[in-house]
Amino acid sequence: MAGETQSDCLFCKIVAGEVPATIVRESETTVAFRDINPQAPTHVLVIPKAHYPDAASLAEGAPEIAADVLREAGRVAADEKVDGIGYRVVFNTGSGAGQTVWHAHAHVLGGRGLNWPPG
Ligand code: IU
Repeated sequence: MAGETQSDCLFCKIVAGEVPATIVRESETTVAFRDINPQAPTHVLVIPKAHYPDAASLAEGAPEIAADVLREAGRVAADEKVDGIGYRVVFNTGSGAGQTVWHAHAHVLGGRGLNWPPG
């Protein structure tokens, strides 16, 4: 059921503390941790603790938690001091867009120039 922990989901395991991650922020509903394959000096993933497979299903099923993810993304950027120059929040959605983990996550990228359009 939507929102329930999935035993085969890596990010659910990070939430449960069963898989290690470098956690930089935590709220009642979210966890933020460093991406293991960083694409910028700041590359942090903000995830809902509840399992939703992507950002759209999170926003449909738990809009208040989707808002929490966005708020925490902004706080990560402030903590990392990349909010002044600018940073990017990305939700890859679908395999064609590069999504590889099917637990909603916001990439917070900053600390270098970010081109537009993205690749
Ligand atoms: P994507 O948008 O689904 O491709 O993002 C998944 C991200 O999760 C990707 O940037 C990975 O480097 C990252 N990641 C991680 O931080 N820790 C892990 O154990 C695994 C993937 I697997």
